[in-house]
This record gives sequence, structure tokens and C-alpha cells, in this order.
Amino acid sequence: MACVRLILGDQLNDRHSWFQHVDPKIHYVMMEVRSETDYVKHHAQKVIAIFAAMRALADHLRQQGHSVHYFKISDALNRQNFAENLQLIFSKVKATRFEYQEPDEYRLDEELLRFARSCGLPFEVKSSEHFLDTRLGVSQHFQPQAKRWLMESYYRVIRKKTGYLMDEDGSPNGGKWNFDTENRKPWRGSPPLPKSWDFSHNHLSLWQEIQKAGVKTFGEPSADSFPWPLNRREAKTQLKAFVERGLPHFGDYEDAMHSTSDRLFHSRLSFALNVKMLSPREVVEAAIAKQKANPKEISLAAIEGFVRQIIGWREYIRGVYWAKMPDYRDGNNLQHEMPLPRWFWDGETQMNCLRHCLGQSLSTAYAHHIQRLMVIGTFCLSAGIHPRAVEQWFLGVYIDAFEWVELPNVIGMSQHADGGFLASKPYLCAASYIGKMSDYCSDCVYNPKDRLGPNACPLNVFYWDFWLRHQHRFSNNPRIGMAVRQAKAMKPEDKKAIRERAEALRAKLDHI
Ligand code: FAD
Ligand code: DLZ
Ligand code: SF4
Repeated sequence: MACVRLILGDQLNDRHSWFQHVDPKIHYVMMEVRSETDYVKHHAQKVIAIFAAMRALADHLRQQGHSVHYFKISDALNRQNFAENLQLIFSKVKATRFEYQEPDEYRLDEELLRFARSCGLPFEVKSSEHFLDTRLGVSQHFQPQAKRWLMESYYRVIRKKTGYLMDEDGSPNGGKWNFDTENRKPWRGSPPLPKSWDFSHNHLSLWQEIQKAGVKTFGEPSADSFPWPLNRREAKTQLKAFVERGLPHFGDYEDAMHSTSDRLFHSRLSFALNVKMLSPREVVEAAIAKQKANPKEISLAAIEGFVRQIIGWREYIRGVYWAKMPDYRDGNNLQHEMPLPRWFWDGETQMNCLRHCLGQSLSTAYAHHIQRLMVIGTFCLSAGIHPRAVEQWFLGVYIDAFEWVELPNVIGMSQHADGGFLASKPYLCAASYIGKMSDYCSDCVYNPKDRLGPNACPLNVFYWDFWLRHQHRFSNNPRIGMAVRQAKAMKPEDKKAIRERAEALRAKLDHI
């Protein structure tokens, strides 16, 4: 009897029930493979982080006495794909059984199932034991034919099921399910930002190994001061530091952006969560415990906002992914066809908000939610970039980008390419919002107040052009009727000027 168990690069949960007992007949396999590094061009830090964290888990399991077979990207024997490497291990250990954990990605789910069915061994697919709900939990909550699945309705079910932030009589703490409207303050320099709690690893030799193997990446590797947590101990340190220093102001400044800080009070826990070094339960429970102990320092609004992201949005997004793939990725409901401008790869645009958010993404592999949604997402949606091009860029660039969470956020929430299934209105803004929530506009060559003059902010031009182009589609939507009505009420010559200006900008998009 020899059982081979595959561990994927985002299944780094050392508390999985698989590891409770050491058994010499069980052989764990982990592999750094070109089939995974090459399906999209990834940010350098993402490849370094995944490989370094995989190696750390392999070492940890070996120290506990488990048998681990590890293919490094540079190993001569490495066939650079799951199927062939697994066959090598099957022969080596004379395998009689194969097991793997549910992959979170549709492509890998199909690929591994195909392999398992044809490998000639009995096989079993285990839960990754990470999420609060099953893959199908969200789709079972909603009517399959419904035009829209509202996150808020699912979130309430999960609140009740977990008991998080619930009173004993079954009502939500504070009498309200959602305190979102209280989380919209700009940050103007105070309260002071917490001292960074990032790490500083040296990964120069791993980075050289990755380059020597020919893996193509983009972005700044930061190999000599690598900032991401790479094992469970570090992930817990990061969680503790966030709960102490970031959480008290998380809610108030959740939507704020500022040129002096990449993260303000955001946790940067998404990498540790998505590779499963941390469980959503322990993150939420640590935050709730902190709030309970310090109700004066941390408001209910702050904690509710944070908990909602993890037990609400994160689980809901995963459920949409599994219910709607594979067709969901090809959504292009607004028929946008423009390619991404070249400055998505170097940050060299004159639009200060985009220069800042793209530059930060390229140098740190991170941007917080509002930078992703309201700056980068707004530009792509209003300029009319093809949603698949946007999606592929997001999948490559962020440290936390795995398709199950990235794709619905881009296709659905940000680009409205699913026809409004996930978000009841298109998320886009003009310079007035960016100016209110950040300091980007004060240092920009463009005029945030202008939509028609020679120096008008391109986001203003594209914003109004978007509503003019799509007015019929959205005129009955009560959440955005105002913008559409204003667009409709413009003087005909202004409408014409906006449309012409938008077309002129599109014609020189690489140079704005
Ligand atoms: P915090 O603001 O501190 O939030 C805490 C946690 O809540 C996050 O770590 C994350 O696990 C969860 N969360 C918050 N918002 C969402 C959301 N909309 N969907 C799912 N989980 C959420 N998140 C990813 O994990 N991977 C992605 O590839 C990704 N791509 C995105 C693309 C777009 C266009 C948008 C608008 C959002 C995307 N998000 C993605 C969601 C969100 O922006 C990130 O989870 C968040 O910015 C990560 O930073 P943080 O850990 O500091 O988050
Ligand atoms: C993203 C990624 C990369 C870059 N490399 C590997 C790898 O070499 N080996 C591996 O097991 N996983 C890797 N991953 C993660 C997977 O591509 C994939 O995104 C997740 O397993 C899907 O949930
Ligand atoms: Fe961005 Fe426009 Fe403000 Fe410049 S003026 S920073 S382009 S919103």
C-alpha cells in the first residue's frame, strides 16, 4: 500500500487533517512547474512567494516525519507539469492510491479529475478544509434562474450560520447587518499610520533560480527585502499585528487612498489567506475578540466591515465562480474591445491616480480594494478595455490573485461584463470621487474639475462618455439613474464634444 497525495501551491495549510498522523506509506508531492508559472505572466513576487512558501511547508512536513517529494523548478527530473511528475512518483513509490485536495481553480479541477480518472489508481478528492461554505453553498442559497445574486442576502445567512456578530436572540449586533455607510472617510494625514508590519526576507538565490529556469515574470522582485509571510508562524504574526495596529481604523478609512501609503489600514492578509496559511475563521475570530476586548477603540462598524469582506464577499465570490464557470470568464456584456494601454506594464502615464496605483502594483504586487476597483477598474471600464485583457492583467499582477477570487471581482464587480449579475450597478467614478478620497489629483497634470477643456481629466471624459454610450441600458436602474439623467440632460453640443474627446483619447491611449 502506498498512497500519493498532491499538495498544490495554494494549499499550504499545515493543520489539514491529512497531516495529523505520520504514516510512512503516505507520500506527499509538491511541485514547482512551468504549466503553473506560464498560464499567465505573473508578478515576480507572486512566483517567489508561492515557491518559497511551498518549500517552507515541505521542510515543515519533513521535520514532522512526513515523506515529501518536492520538484524544484530547476530539478533535471522535473517534467514541468502535474501529470508527468505524478507518474514519476507513482512509479518510484509503487503507488496504489492517489489523493488530492479540491483545487480552487476550474482549469486545475478539470485537469486533475481527467488525470485521476485515467491514471489507473483508485483516487479520492478531499476538501481543502479552508472555506466556511462548500463550493455550491452560494448557488444553493439563490434561485438558479435569478437575474442577480445579492451578496448581502447570502452574507446574512453566513452570519446566522456562524453566529459571528450575532446577539443571542438571533438579531445582528448593533441592530444592523451592514455599517457600510459609516466606512467612507478620506484620510488626510491623521490618525498616524501604524508602523509597517511587513517582513524582510532575502530571496535572491531563489529569484536567480526562477530566472535561470526561464520563467517570464514582470514587476519588481524585491528579492533582497521580500515582504510577504511565507509560513504559518509569520502569517499569524501578520494577523496579530493587523488586529493591534490596523483594525482600529480599518472601517473608517477602508475606502481612502493616499500617495504616502500603499495600504493605509488594510490588512494585506489576502496572500496568507488565499494560500491557506490562515483560515478565514481564525482571522475573523481574532478580529472579533480584539473588538470585544476594546469596544471603545474599535467600533462595531469597523469590525463589521472587516468581517463582511471575509465571510461575506470572499465566500460569495467563490460561490459565484463555481456556479458560473466556465462561461463567466468570457462575459463582455458591454462589448468593450480596446486593448490595455502599454503603461499597465510600466506605470508610465500622466494620470497621477493611475500612475500611483499601477506603479505601486508593479513594485509591490499589492493594491488595496478601492485602488483596484475605483482607480484601475474605473479606467478600464470607462475607457472600454476588453474585460478579458483586464482580467488577465489582474490575474498576473497581484500577490493574492487566484482565479476563483480574481475573476468574478474583475469580470463581475469591476467590469460589469456579466450583465450585472454580481453587482447591481457599474462601479465607476469621475475625478470628484478620486479627489475626495485621495490626494492624487493635487499633483496631476490634468484638471480634475474639467470635463471638456484641453486639460480635462481623462477619467471625467470617459465617465460621461460611458453614461452617454450606455444610457439606454442603465436608465431604469434606480442606483445610477442620476448619472444617466445628468448625461441625458447635457446640451447636444456638449454630448458631441464629450464623445469626440473620448474617441480622441482612445486613439492615443498609450500616451495619456
Ligand atoms: P483587506 O481590505 O484588509 O480585507 C480583508 C480581506 O477580506 C482580504 O484579505 C480578502 O481576503 C477579503 N476581501 C476583501 N474584499 C474582497 C472581495 N471583493 N472579494 C474577495 N475577498 C475579499 N482579492 C483577492 O484575494 N484576490 C484577487 O485576485 C482579487 N482581485 C480583485 C480584483 C478587483 C478588480 C477587485 C475590485 C477586487 C479584487 N480582490 C481580490 C478583492 C480585494 O481587493 C482584495 O482581497 C484586497 O484588496 C486584499 O488586500 P487586503 O488583504 O489588505 O484586504
Ligand atoms: C500560481 C502558481 C504558480 C505561479 N506556480 C505554482 C506551482 O509551480 N505549483 C503549484 O502547485 N501551484 C502554483 N501556483 C498556484 C496554481 O497555479 C493555481 O493557481 C492554484 O492552485 C489554483 O487554486
Ligand atoms: Fe486621476 Fe483625473 Fe485626478 Fe489626475 S485629475 S489624479 S487623472 S482623477
